[in-house]
Amino acid sequence: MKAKDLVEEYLISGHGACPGCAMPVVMRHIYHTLGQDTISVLTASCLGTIVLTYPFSPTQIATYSTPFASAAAAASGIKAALDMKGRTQTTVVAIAGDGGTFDIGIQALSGAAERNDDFIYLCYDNEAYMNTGIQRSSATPWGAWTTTTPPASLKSQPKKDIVEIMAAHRVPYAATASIAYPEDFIRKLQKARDTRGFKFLYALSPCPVGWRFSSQNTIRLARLAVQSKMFPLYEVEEGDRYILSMEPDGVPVNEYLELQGRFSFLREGDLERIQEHVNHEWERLMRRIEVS
Ligand SMILES: Cc1ncc(C[n+]2csc(CCOP(=O)(O)OP(=O)(O)O)c2C)c(N)n1
Ligand SMILES: [Mg+2]
Repeated sequence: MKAKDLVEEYLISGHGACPGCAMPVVMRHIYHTLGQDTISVLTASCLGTIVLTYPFSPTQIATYSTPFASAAAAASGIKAALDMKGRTQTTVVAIAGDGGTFDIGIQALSGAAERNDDFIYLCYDNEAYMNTGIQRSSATPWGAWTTTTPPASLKSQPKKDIVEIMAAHRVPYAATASIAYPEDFIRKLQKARDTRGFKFLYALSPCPVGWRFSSQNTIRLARLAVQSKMFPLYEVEEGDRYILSMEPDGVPVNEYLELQGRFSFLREGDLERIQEHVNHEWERLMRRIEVS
């Protein structure tokens, strides 16, 4: 990566994200990697509330606001219109939160992936409906507190495996990414931009307010998620070539969980249960990587 690649910033200061929010970092990587000739499609979310604030938007990237259920469908339509006009070099990227992706937007997402429409879909995952007050989504991890999974009934389902769902569509490219590893993140964005067809990128987005952690720990938590194997970094090409991006240290999950107040209501045995689940999922991923 050359210094000149990082010069243009398209998400500028003055946006209204909370201190320590990871999402603006995700957005900066997306925008300065894809560049000015990009149209982004955004849904309601914390992202929507900071970028879709016409006429005070903190970005100069052309942006289209769409209802929750239709981000992927809107991106398909914009890409088709650009093709009709001969603007085939313009990159189209749909960006949505976990609620907008795992839950509400999944049918449009599945449809676009099945048609292999030529755009990037990026999900930033803060593991709940944060903008409306920390309600659980199907991306919320097992055992987490949210306002709809209070201490007496913590989230009792595991997180939905969205990358596997996308890989099952046999899309040309799917990958996980982390703000703690920016070179890897930018490389994956470039690869997505340069690959024809449907691309799915998935970034964990630590949220100090919803996860109950101190705002200086955002990057630390993003790194611990990867190093504890809770959020492995990998790519999937054509739905069946799995590539590990980096070998994690395998730090105990507790080092990641104990920094977050949302896991402070775990009961005896819960920590072991979470560690076992992480180990199980890791072994499952390793088997896929070995046969690729
Ligand atoms: C159709 C519709 N239903 C509900 C809402 C209310 N709403 C706005 S933002 C939001 C939460 C979105 O969660 P997520 O996609 O995870 O993004 P986050 O806020 O966590 O960044 C909800 C439910 C809406 N704007 N439109
Ligand atoms: Mg969310």
